[in-house]
Amino acid sequence: MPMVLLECDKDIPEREKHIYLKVDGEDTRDFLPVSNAQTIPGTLSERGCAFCGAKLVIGGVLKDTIQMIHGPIGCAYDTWHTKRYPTDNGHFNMKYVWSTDMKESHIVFGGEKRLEKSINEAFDEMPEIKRMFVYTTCPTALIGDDIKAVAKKIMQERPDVDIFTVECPGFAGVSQSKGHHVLNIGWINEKVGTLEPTITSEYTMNFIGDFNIQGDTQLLNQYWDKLGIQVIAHFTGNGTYDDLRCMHRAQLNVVNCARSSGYIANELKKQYGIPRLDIDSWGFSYMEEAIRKICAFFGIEDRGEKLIAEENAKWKGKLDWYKERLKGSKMAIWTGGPRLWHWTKSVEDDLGVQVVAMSSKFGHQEDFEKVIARGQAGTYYIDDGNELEFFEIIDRVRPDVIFTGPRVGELVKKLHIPYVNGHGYHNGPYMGFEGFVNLARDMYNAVHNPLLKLAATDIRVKEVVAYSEAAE
Ligand code: CFM
Repeated sequence: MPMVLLECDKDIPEREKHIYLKVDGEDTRDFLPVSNAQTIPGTLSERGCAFCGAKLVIGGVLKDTIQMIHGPIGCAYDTWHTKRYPTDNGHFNMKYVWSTDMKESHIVFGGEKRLEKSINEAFDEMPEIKRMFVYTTCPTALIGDDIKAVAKKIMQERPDVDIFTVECPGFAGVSQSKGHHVLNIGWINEKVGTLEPTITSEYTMNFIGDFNIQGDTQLLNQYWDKLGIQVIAHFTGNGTYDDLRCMHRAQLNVVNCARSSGYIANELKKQYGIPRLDIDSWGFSYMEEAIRKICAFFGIEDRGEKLIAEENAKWKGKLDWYKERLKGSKMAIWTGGPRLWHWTKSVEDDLGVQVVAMSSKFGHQEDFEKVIARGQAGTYYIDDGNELEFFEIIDRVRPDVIFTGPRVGELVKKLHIPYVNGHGYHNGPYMGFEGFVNLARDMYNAVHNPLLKLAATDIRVKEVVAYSEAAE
């Protein structure tokens, strides 16, 4: 029976439907874990809220846009500075945080006046910034503040500014995934098509679902520049508000993170007839395949082959050095969802690493279909995993390294298992050829660092082992 009831879940047996162990010879279609469903009471979820999915993941990445959060200060503070998405204009998006700082009296008497004042204050304070996202949060949605009306009034009073409203309070869905969806659909319906781009190349595309984590977008941009492809809009890594209004003019939508941003690609296809091409940007084999697919679309295959050859000449030797030292290592991936299916086969093919357990916070059925198809037998696939389950799974699969966030990462460190930041990266970027060498290096440093083994030595009963011995 491939669905697994863990010992720690015996009091919440519904969790069995969310944990799958792939077995050779099974028809995996019969055993997809339940996902994108409400967290079961009694399980301590690692998920984020729907507001967070809109603000922290997508909107907050933009480099020229004020992110006004209409709610108590915590909603703003807790979605600020927890993700690493630099920009080429001095990281405006990460330097500041904006909030209407709602207090009890504003909840009682309504917060629209306060929102209006805060928006005006923010624009006055930063006269060079003319673009803004405004978000509702649980309390301001519950009291019914009309943020659209406030935004409209201010746009009439200040004709040089443009404001986009996101009505996705934390409770709007079962996880951050809902926030991605609401923002995608709101943007295409309200803002795409309201501005025309300057076209500079005969080949144009939008790059969708990449958030410039530690410079991913900027690294991949070197490739598109070399291929002579103009990226009209980056959704949303290192992106600008106005570029995103021009998405309707691209010839092709290239999608990396299908989970967070597939919705807008589908709508661009439906409303403007722009084809969607899904790629994986992590790993040598996948990046080569991505470049080949994009170049085939534009009929510039020769340029693609040249780029692939150049990048391999530069980076393949380094990758192989790490592969030699990493092959046979066991890895767990506990992130949002897509990185499970982006990574499981790329680390296997390019680094000889076996992924033994994967947990997704908010992946949908299609994410599990992809990850189970690409993953190995003997691997655990978990939806919305919790701390106790992680401990039990670790006991079963004994990974050498875990790719996860700092919150869970700090926890596993106490078990003397190294972690690499699978969300914000340790020392990224990780996409593309150079990026995957960075990922391999961080994994190597984690797996072979003797520190955690030294820390595991109980010096009351055993002398501290020599450095070389500990590294064994
Ligand atoms: Fe897409 Fe992302 Fe991810 Fe995501 Fe995320 Fe993320 Fe993630 Mo953290 S957009 S779904 S909501 S690839 S923040 S940059 S790493 S959980 S797997």
